[in-house]
Amino acid sequence: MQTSRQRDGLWTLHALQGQNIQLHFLDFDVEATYDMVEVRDGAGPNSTLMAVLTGSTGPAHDLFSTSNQMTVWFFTDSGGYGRGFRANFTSGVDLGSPAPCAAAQFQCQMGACIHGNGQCDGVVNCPDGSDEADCEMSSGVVIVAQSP
Ligand SMILES: [Ca+2]
Repeated sequence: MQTSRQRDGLWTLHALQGQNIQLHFLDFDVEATYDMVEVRDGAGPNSTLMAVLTGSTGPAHDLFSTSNQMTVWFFTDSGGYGRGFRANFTSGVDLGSPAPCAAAQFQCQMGACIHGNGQCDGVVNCPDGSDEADCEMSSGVVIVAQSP
């Protein structure tokens, strides 16, 4: 994928049914703020926005669609230029999805596996802290009052 200067572009990427898409930026340099690239999960302007990119830093990670379509939309004004951007995409099955954990394990949001007992035990075990993220508060202050 390559953009020519001062040219907006809309690319809709399609993979086979049942596959998803991995988008990888090789080079990214557009005029900060004025030019931007939107990456959406799915096809069309109402699909979920995954990233808005501008300036000279592309996304920190590759982007993965959840379905078999992804949209890349490049907006530019008429002044100021960057090099543009180059990206490639790969389609496959469950790209970017972490391997599932064993039955007795808890899967952290970022994919790591910890022992199932580690979930909501008050100690952070996942590198991302997700094992303690959605826990009911089980501790609290107990006030005991005694009448004389
Ligand atoms: Ca824990």
